[in-house]
Amino acid sequence: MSDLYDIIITPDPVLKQEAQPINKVDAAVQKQMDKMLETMYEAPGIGLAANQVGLLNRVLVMDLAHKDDGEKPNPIFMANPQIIYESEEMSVMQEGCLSIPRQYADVERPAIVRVKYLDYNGKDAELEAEGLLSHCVQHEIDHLNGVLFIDYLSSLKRNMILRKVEKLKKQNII
Ligand code: GNR
Ligand code: NI
Repeated sequence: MSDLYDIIITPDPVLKQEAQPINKVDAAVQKQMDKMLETMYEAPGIGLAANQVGLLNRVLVMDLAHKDDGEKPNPIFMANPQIIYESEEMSVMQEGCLSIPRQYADVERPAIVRVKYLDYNGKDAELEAEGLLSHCVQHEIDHLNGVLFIDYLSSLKRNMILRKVEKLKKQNII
């Protein structure tokens, strides 16, 4: 019934590549957005970028609502997102990534961002985000640029996390 993508785990070259802008949000892109959202809910996660499912177009989905807790879903679909404002004030939050399973670290980012994008219907839209949503949208746009949250850490911390993921893989835990 539910047709999901496989989520790609680090290390994989597709996670280091830059995704390309889409021309328009057509039926194929909408289908990709729907399937990415279902894959994200299933994982579960609060965001997912195209690179994480092996696609190199500039598409991401997010939903901070916890469907399973009975909250109403509130999906956000973005194509060609661009950050048009970022606050000088910074925010530190613990982040995780579905492509780096079970690893978490504090990441510092602009506290507030404004993002311009094409929505599910291909219309121009803007979102101002703070808090977790701000971290999430910046994290997803980073994915589209081939950047992972561990790239902000010291090489010592980054390598420690990468080794832990290797170990989980060898133990067939992921
Ligand atoms: O599920 C996710 N949680 C999360 C928490 C803090 C900051 C960013 C995120 S995104 C992550 C899902 C994911 O890997 N998206 O790319
Ligand atoms: Ni991620």
